[in-house]
Amino acid sequence: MRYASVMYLHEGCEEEYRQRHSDLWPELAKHLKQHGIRNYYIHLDRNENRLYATFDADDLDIEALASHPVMQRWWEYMADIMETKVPSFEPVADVLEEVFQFN
Ligand code: RM4
Repeated sequence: MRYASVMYLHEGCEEEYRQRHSDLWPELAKHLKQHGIRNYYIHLDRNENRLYATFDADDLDIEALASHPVMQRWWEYMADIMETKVPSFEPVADVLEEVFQFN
């Protein structure tokens, strides 16, 4: 299954966001992998400061993915540059509906 969502970056934080993801914590990468997440892409719309994320996963346990301490720490670490929920630090992520597919 393909998951797609849009997140909201604070203005001027494009390079910081890119840098933090190129230095992705190995323990976070392991956590994502353990949950079967693959083909994870995040695309930046510089005009609107929006981040379009897509990834594939089967039978994803979103609750277990989100509640793990490493995910919680990452969200807190990212909270100064993204729109997040209060008080959880979870990024605001609006689901994107699939309207076309070509394989
Ligand atoms: C994003 C955001 C997402 C996370 C990725 C790796 O900035 O925190 O929730 O899945 O990083």
